[in-house]
Amino acid sequence: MLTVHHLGKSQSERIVWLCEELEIPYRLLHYSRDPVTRLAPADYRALHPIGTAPIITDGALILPESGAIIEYVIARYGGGRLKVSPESIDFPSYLFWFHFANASLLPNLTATVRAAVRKHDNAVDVRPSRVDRAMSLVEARLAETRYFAGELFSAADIMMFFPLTTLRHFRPMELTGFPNIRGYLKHVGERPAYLQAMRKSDPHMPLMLA
Ligand SMILES: N[C@@H](CCC(=O)N[C@@H](CS)C(=O)NCC(=O)O)C(=O)O
Repeated sequence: MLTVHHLGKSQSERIVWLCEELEIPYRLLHYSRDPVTRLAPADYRALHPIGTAPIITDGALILPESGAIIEYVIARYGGGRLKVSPESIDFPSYLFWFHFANASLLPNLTATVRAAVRKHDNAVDVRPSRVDRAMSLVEARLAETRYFAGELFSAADIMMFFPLTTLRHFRPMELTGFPNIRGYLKHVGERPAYLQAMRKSDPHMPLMLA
């Protein structure tokens, strides 16, 4: 059976949510972050050399990386549901937002927390403007469509939700200037599968839906 190894308050909430949306059987194992470093504990890191959440196991398979896991679960157990087909006009948007979540949005948001700013006479720190541009893009997209890929909920929403919600426990971000994002978080956050996933994965964590 598919096992989701969930690290508390982490991107592995996506995989629990995906399983709930697809209504597929899965086993959920919980791991707590190290209270001092906030990193994954030793037994989580022992699962795979990369040691970051999410990780799933499925028989002999041990698979990390949110996007890879989502693709795998949808293909193997979801009958292709929650993807957008290549024939659809929404296919490029689906691909863009699915990948934008972890390739651009999340790294830009966390870079402002992690990295020391390197000061050179001829170098400017582009990170704040990158965050602004990324957030403006997200806000503009949600003025056009109900979901990231288009009018239908898809795995692109599951990818995009974490940087806009749970990540804000680590990287506070004010959303008052983003009415479309706030509206989106409110209506997607009411999905029964999301609420069920969050109850199962992080029952004591306040949901960052506003
Ligand atoms: N691109 C990776 C990022 C994984 C990642 O950085 N996960 C964080 C949790 S949100 C983590 O494992 N942090 C604990 C650690 O690095 O020990 C993915 O999407 O799976």
